[in-house]
Amino acid sequence: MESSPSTPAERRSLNAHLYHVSKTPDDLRHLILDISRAAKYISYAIQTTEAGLAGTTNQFGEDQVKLDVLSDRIIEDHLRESRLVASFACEERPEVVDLDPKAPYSVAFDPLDGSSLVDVNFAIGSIFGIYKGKSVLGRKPKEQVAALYVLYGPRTILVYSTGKGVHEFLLNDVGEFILLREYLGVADDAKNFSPGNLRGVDETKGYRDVVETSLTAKLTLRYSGCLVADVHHIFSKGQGLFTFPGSAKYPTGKLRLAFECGPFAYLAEQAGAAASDGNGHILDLTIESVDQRCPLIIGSRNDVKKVCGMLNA
Ligand code: AFP
Repeated sequence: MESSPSTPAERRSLNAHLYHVSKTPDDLRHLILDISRAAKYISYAIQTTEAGLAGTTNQFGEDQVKLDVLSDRIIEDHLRESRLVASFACEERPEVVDLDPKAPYSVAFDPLDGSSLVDVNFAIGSIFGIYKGKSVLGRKPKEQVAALYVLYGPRTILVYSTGKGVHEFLLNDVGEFILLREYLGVADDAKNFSPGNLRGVDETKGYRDVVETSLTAKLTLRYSGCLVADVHHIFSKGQGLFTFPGSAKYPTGKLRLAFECGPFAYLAEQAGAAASDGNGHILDLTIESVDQRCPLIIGSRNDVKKVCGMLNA
């Protein structure tokens, strides 16, 4: 009997993919699976928590938990229980948090990227960068042994790389991540453009030129305000450009190196795309502090190069 695409014979789980295709070391595979489990709880919390309205009270007069704080706790619990994480750095804490000094990995994560979009019901995400060793501080994103993100949109999608291509999974109705597409790739030329921090257009001639050139080239505008959604758009469509340069308000941009730019730079390289801070590869920057920010120009290689040239002209 022929099997339909949804029958077990044709499904490949995240676990099976990590094991058979990426040939991921067992401890790293377990860590990624623990993170994916946390993402399932976050996905459920997004569906069921009352829009995460901070400063409001529930029917019993208790403070309602913001979704980003809740997501942070869910991830911390899963990392702690894994016994595989020596320390982590995340958006919700100013310092690195130590867990198990004998554990092999350290993790940088943004628990809920785009949390300001929760009330408008736009897509939001979680981002993770995984390093071998005690801490992510003093490390360069090129040292990551894995990076992944989860996009909570109409459907929940997980995309990971352990240095052997970029692979995409869909959370199915019984709570398992099942392979959607393998080896996502990004073409050298962009047709779509996500221009972040347009405040900078007034202040920087180079950025004004970038935006004006995109109008002349008739690029299609795609900007949601959630980095995960906007960069996933590039990976999913196989081309595109996202820019978030500095401006007077955010001199080095707004995006964090450890858990926003770093993991996406790793995934971009694996997909054949590029990621720069305007001067050099994001992968070569050193993470000096949890809160360190950097400009981000990411996507189709030719366009990243062109934009960096214009910003520096
Ligand atoms: P929030 O998590 O505070 O919503 O910020 C999201 C974000 O860090 C990133 O996901 C977006 O690309 C960027 O900020 C959007 O910034 P603008 O709101 O300035 O466009």
